[in-house]
Amino acid sequence: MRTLWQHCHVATMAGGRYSIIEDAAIVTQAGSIEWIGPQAELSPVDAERVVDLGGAWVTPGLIDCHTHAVFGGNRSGEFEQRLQGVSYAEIAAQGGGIASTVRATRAASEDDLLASARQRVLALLREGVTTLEIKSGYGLDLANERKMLRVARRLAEELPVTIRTTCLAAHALPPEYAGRADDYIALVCEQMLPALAAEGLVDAVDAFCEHLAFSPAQVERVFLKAHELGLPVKLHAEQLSSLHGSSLAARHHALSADHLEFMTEEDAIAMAEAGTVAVLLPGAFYFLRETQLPPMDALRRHGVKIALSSDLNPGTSPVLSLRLMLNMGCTLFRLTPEEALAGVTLHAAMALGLGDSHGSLEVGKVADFIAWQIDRPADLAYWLGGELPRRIVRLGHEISH
Ligand code: DI6
Ligand code: FE
Repeated sequence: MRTLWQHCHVATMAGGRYSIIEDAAIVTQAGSIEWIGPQAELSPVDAERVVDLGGAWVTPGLIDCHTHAVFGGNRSGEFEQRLQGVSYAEIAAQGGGIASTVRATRAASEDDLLASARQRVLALLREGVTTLEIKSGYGLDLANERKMLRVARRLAEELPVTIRTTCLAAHALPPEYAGRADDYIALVCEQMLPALAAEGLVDAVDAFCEHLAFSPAQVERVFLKAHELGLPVKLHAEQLSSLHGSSLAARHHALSADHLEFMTEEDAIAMAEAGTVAVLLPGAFYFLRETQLPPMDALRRHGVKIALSSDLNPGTSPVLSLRLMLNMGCTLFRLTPEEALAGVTLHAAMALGLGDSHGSLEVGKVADFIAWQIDRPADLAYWLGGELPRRIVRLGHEISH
């Protein structure tokens, strides 16, 4: 069905940068954008439906490019412990932290995981998220990583959202492999990744490169296997210390390196040359009360593309609002509202390998967009979360949550 959406202004993000069209119109057909431009330049169109957007500001549908939305249990008890002064590392040493979510996730059925993740994902969708990445990484064995990835696929079948799955089997060392990290990496490479990829459950491969997780050499083994399987890679890097995981990711042409508080200028240069997107996660920075800021000047100076995401997870970022991340990206990391918007649209699409089809409003791209009743695009970063009046269009059809 051809639809004409008119009486709006659009932040198109076309041409790879923040760009706007005032007094615009959009024509959608078969789920894609057929025409977009100033209303005055629109020639008569044979539309079956005409929608008046009432002067709204239209942006691309929001893209949350880094989430761990599927998990069992929650860790609000650990939150209380940390408020009493116990550190994240101490909690992990007592068997809490990621290990406690692994226990809860292994104990949960696929349907239980689906039910709890659905609520979290719906919270994101209500705010205008139309594309989302979901990682595994709390199963840490073949059956449980498969269970998590299947839940992510099922969410995509039942909800109006595009979901990219990422296998993060190299997230933490499972208890049964204590002291045998290299053996676990061998299991990931020789059994888990090939099996999960063959089942069509994996769109990308990620790992956690950190002293309390895996070394650059171990991550590289995972990346080499991913290449062999034809899968793109991403990396959690430089969150708590500098191991130059982001340079390693760049050498392997990763789609993104994520967190990055402790990255160096050399890492930024390597990422810029490789086109690896920097995914910043202000929710985790805030929730862990970190003080080391990502090197924003170096990222900008070398032209690294910056994305912003929720990192929705039970331990370090129980964030249910991507729009709140726009505000935190500006307030905590000093992004401009324009950079923040690019971070949850254009650059987030690139971080998922979807830059050709998603993330900006241009002819031929998918017709995923949000019509916000706001005065200026900066209002999206100004309000700290909360429900803004909006209409959500996915694949050319208005949806309600
Ligand atoms: N970095 C994080 O912030 C999360 N995972 C990761 O690699 C933490 C996940 C958790 O604590 O459950
Ligand atoms: Fe993460």
